[in-house]
Amino acid sequence: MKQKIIFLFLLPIFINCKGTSSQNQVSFFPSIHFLEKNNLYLSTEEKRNWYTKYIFQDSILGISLEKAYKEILGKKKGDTIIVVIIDMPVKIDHTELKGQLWINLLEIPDNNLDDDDNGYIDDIHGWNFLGDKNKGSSEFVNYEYTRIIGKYDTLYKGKELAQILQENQNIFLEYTRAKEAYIEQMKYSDSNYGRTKVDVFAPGLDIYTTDPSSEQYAFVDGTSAAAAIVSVLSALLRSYYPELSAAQIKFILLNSGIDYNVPIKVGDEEILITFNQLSKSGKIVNAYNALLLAEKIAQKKK
Ligand SMILES: [Ca+2]
Ligand SMILES: [Ca+2]
Repeated sequence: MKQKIIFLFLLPIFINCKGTSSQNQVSFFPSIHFLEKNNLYLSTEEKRNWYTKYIFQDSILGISLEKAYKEILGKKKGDTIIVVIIDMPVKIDHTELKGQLWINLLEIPDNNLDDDDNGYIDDIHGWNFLGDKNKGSSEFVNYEYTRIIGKYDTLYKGKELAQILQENQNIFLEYTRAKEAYIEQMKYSDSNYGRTKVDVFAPGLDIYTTDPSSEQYAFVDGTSAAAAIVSVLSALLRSYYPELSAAQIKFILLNSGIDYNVPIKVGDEEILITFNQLSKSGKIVNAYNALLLAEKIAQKKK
């Protein structure tokens, strides 16, 4: 089977579609709720797969993935797509992921040799660039700025530039910049929005997925979950329409979503803003519409 590789870098795309209000999150308020089922009435299946549902059919604010499979894809066969993930830890031996992970066929596992000569020893499923493959996940602790903070915190915490010896001032400034970067990161750790920084939104709250540290499953929040959903949609489009370019896939994602022209509350802001003002496209991605637009563009190409 023909294989296509797509590289997806995780961008700040996030939406809280479930109406929970907390700092830096986007809450539909209040008009979307006439369409949306109350959380209390969701079945276990709906709670786990809410992001695949269709607002006008299921009263759940998902991306219409189920509808896309049912009504468009049916028995069609797509190409195999390899998605490159650059993000948080994944438990690669989780039962759910068995047989799903890309295998580097040029590398012999566990022989302590770099068989394919790419600079990484025994890189069977990719590489843990942040940590050591023997030490498990490294999470945030290995980010450059947390490394800098960790190194100099006892020396410089709470100090001013004037208190620092001249020969140490460059290091002190580096430490201060790292601290600022860290605070900024924490501020936006779960959410981003804005017409210049965010292209499109996708579900990113209470997403049911594999737990990174056990055989269990967990509900996760944040841009990592939202980006994964956009990645899946990109892969789906590329799988069924391999002739489309990366630019066309992006065009489809941005132009086929649903435009929710509803007032919402953002973080601690007092004033309500309409949802479609919060990103460049103003939309939430939609699988069903994306496949329809992909078909149209693919037909034109012929
Ligand atoms: Ca290698
Ligand atoms: Ca090897």
